[in-house]
Amino acid sequence: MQPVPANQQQSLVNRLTEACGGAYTPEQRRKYFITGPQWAAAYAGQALFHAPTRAEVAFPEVIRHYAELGIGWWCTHDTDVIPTEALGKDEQHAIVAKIKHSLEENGLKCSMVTTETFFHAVWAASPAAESPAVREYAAFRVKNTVDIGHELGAQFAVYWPGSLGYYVQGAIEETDTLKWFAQAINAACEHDIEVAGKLGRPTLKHCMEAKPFEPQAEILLPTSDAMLAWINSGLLTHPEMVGLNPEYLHELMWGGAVRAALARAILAGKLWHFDINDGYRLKHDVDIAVGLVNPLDWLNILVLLRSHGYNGPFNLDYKPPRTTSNHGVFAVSFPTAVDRFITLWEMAGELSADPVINEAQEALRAGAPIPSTIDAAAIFEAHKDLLSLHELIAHRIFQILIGAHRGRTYSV
Ligand code: GLT
Ligand code: MN
Ligand code: MN
Repeated sequence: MQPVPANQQQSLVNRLTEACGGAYTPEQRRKYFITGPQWAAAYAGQALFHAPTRAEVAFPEVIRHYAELGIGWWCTHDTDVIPTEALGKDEQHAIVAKIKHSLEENGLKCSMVTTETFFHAVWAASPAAESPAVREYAAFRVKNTVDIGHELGAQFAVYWPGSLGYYVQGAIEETDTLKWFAQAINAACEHDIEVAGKLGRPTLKHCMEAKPFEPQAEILLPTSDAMLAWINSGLLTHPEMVGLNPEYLHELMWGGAVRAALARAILAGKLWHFDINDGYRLKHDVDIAVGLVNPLDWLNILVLLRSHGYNGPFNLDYKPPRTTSNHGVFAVSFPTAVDRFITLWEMAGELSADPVINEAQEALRAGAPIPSTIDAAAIFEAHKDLLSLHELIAHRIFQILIGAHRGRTYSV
């Protein structure tokens, strides 16, 4: 092939994207509670060792692109759209009014708002720092985000306390830090009750997001299970208003089985919001788009969520890779991520209805007739062949994942 001149590259990318087929229409995509973060589309490809490769994208453009693609909801950090110095001031109100206009004009809704408590230098010692002044500022910030959320009609607020931790041991006292952090969330919930009451709106669902590594060396609330323990620790004045926003990769990063982590959240009644992406175990937070690394795991996760009637947002919290151009972000990255999610969700439905899987699972649950309830060897003997169905179920799931249950040939 000849080298491809710069002015022909976008059309090549568009043609090959089209050639992939299997795309859903914007109308089909809008049927799902798929939410698009401002920060995901705006991400310029920078990281600790990486210079940016793309221009940042401002909210009017992100909202317009999401609308065109059929991503029905948008979400944001306070400082993704409002400069830190303008927070709580008139300038904030002017910006929020512009966002509202942009959303309405494009037929989008705001699903969620979140407070940035990790980037600015003021959070060097976290939002639950020893200094009362920092903690008071943190309370202002989360309350202000609640205000923004109500103004934009959001249903959810998310908190990622990634800066809650330390680099050097013994410098902070963990129980104090966790108590102080609870005070910030209490301030948000109490303010929410007041504001929602005045506006006649339901209160927001406040969702905690854990991540095991980064940006601190040691993290005080590293997993969704740690978050559950903290929510139920007695430190919160309104634990019923606080649930979870697990992120797929954050649970995988520590080596967990993500589906099991989600199952524990479901049992606790706290699976309210879900950040969907992909990546690798025991690595940093690579935030790859959903399904590109672990499609089999993803399929199984969606089977679990479908069977438990999960109806919260699926939030596209990933980072288009830095090899993807500004054009590629909306021409390739977002539409393909959404379409992989929908494909996996639909396949999960097919899996749940699959006669082979259903009969195998029913048989396993029926068990075998046993000669004696206290004879371990006899109980095992009675079930021996039934248990082969575990592996058969796994094979059937693989077949559904790759479409082999409908036949597949290449050279045979
Ligand atoms: C940050 C983090 C994400 C969280 C965001 C919510 S902040 O981008 O890496 O996983 O979901 O505040
Ligand atoms: Mn996330
Ligand atoms: Mn992440």
